[in-house]
Amino acid sequence: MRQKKLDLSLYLVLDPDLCGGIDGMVNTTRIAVANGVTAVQLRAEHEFTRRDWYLAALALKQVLKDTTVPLLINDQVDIALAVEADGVHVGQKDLPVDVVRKLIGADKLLGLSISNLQQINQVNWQKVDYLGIGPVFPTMTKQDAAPPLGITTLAELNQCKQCPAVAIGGINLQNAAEVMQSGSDGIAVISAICGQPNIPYATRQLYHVIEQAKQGI
Ligand code: TZP
Ligand code: MG
Repeated sequence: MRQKKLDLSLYLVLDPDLCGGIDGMVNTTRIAVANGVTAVQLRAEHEFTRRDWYLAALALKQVLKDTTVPLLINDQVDIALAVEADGVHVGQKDLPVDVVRKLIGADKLLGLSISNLQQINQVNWQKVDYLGIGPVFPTMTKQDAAPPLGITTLAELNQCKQCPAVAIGGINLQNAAEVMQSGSDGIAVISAICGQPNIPYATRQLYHVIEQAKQGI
């Protein structure tokens, strides 16, 4: 894909259950972006109606409109188009990336989740802008998560990538540095930011670890 402006360093994936609904996601985003988050994805697993998706996406678009932080929508292509979001993120059970690309056009961002070597070998590199690789560690946040990869396998998968990749799953302040050192372009987190008692502090700490790792400190 043509290179688009995308900084995966600290990628916040929003979960209405952990953030406290739409208002909670909006507040979390506002604070997190002010403290270093570089990309935001709206994602919901249950009890989120299509109207909720739309209203949440619209509100998030508003929060991010004067920033350089892109808004991506998990799986729901029509919601992304309806609010003119910056892109879509899909998993292995969602629409294939060539179909999503056709629907969203060449200029939008498109991310794809992969969790093993077979999946990375099948990636249509012409269509995707970045990969989400995980879960790296055990996570309580995703119900149907694949078995955790661990750092060694993450590093192996990172060697196969032909586009930027963000690591996801159980990433926190303690393990963020080793995730970066395994060749990831950034980390994606839900629970390390959503629902944290001190979101500014949690975000700043993560950002600091990532920046240090990028500088090889
Ligand atoms: N995909 C793989 S693991 C995961 C997703 C959406 C959940 C990550 O959540 P957390 O709380 O950062 O472990
Ligand atoms: Mg999905």
